[in-house]
Amino acid sequence: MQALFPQFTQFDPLTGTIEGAPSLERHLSDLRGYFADQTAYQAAFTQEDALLYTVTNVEPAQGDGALHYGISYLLPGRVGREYYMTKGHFHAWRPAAEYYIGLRGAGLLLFEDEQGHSWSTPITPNSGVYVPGHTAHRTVNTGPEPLVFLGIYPFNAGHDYGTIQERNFSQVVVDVNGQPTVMERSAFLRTLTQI
Ligand code: M6P
Ligand code: ZN
Repeated sequence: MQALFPQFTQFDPLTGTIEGAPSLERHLSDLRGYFADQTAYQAAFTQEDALLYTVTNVEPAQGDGALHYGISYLLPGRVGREYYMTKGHFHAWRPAAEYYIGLRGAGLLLFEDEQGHSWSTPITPNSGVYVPGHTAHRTVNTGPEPLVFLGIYPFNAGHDYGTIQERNFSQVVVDVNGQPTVMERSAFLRTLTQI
């Protein structure tokens, strides 16, 4: 049998890193057009191209039945009233499911299927969330500390970012009187234009 490398990995739930695996960084500039409040986005970006999250993926094997996995480290913060979040994606191979395990912090997973139905679940340490196939998923940090979680998926799941980049999620997670609140994007946009 072909040896798998790395078969054993040590990860750090505090920093969201995996020993020996490279991390990629996503900054505000990578999420241009994703946040609902464009004025707030521009104001934040003018100040600093802040780091929003890191992703550290491990790809131990390819081929039928193989699994890949990664840790994401999503910083706390907001653009306007909308909490820091990941880009979100469908899997390029639509039937691919994924399993998320919360390691640190508190947040929400936003889901949206291809028919546009949306829902959300919490993600917290020692909780797991099953992401079904054919469903776009985005993670949102609603707490005061980094949100760290592990995601495990079929090796050939792939990331389709284009669909979300075009149409975005129909729901947003925003601060309403200090409470993280899931709202329709259109309703949130109306609150921004009210004087
Ligand atoms: C999870 C997994 C990764 C994904 C990461 C960040 O760890 O789903 O595959 O890359 O979250 O999300 P995104 O790729 O949408 O920025
Ligand atoms: Zn995924």
